[in-house]
Amino acid sequence: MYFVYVLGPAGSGKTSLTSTFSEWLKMQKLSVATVNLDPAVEWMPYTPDADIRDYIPTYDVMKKFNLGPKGALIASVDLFVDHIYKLRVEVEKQQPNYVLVDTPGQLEIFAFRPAGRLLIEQLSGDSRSVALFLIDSYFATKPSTMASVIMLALAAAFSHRLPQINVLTKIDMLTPELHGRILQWLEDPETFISDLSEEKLPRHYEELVYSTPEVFTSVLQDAVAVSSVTWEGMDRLYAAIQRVVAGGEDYLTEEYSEVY
Ligand SMILES: Nc1nc2c(ncn2[C@@H]2O[C@H](COP(=O)(O)OP(=O)(O)OP(=O)(O)O)[C@@H](O)[C@H]2O)c(=O)[nH]1
Ligand SMILES: [Mg+2]
Repeated sequence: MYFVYVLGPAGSGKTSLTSTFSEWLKMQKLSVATVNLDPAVEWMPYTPDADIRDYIPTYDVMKKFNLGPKGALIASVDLFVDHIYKLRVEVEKQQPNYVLVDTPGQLEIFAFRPAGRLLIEQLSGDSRSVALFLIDSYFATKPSTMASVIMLALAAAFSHRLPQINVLTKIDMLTPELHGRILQWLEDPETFISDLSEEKLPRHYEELVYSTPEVFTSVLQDAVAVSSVTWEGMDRLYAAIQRVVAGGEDYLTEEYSEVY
């Protein structure tokens, strides 16, 4: 049983990818359980097998602690840390090959707050786990915007401390030119640094980029580009996950080798 945590800024495509990728895995004859950790989501394109909303009434948290909707969401997740084992029990009953965990758009939960790591530790137990950090390809229209999101991706990885695969989403929405440019960044991350240098950055930031280019290239290296609409890149995403959790073995091959 492998855990895949789908993280990313609000609207980056977490729920859509959880839905599409779970369908894709099922088509490969692999079993999947989906977990929703977003207490505020109202509509989802899939029916989760375990759901934080069954345990935490965010509206009551809002009232009880006199919080606004965003603060209440963060408080709900903090409070839920003590109950996460219940989701683990629900998931274990199903014994799936993969557990896909859809997370809230409040990225600070996983990027800055200890609750994110605690949730992961409690839910994963000793199962191998990987985080996907989703980056909306829209941000790639400007290299400096992309640079900001890259730093956010690093902030999340520093906080949750799982191996992280960075995923560029919604690539079906790109012009052919931008699509080509992004694929080039992923193939040769140095080209991102040269595209970034063509943008006029304040001197201090320019020096920062040139003194630490690996900060940026490390996030693009081995990143995967996907679309949850056309399903482009699902096979590459699967291969990237397998490289992390099983050293590149196919799930079924690995199970077989563990038995014999
Ligand atoms: N064209 C296109 N649209 C997408 C894709 N993935 C997501 N979207 C759209 O982007 C919007 C946000 O997608 P969600 O999957 O809800 O994103 P999210 O990260 O779960 O959002 P929050 O949970 O609110 O943070 C929706 O309108 C989706 O239909 C994609 O691959 N291609
Ligand atoms: Mg969502």
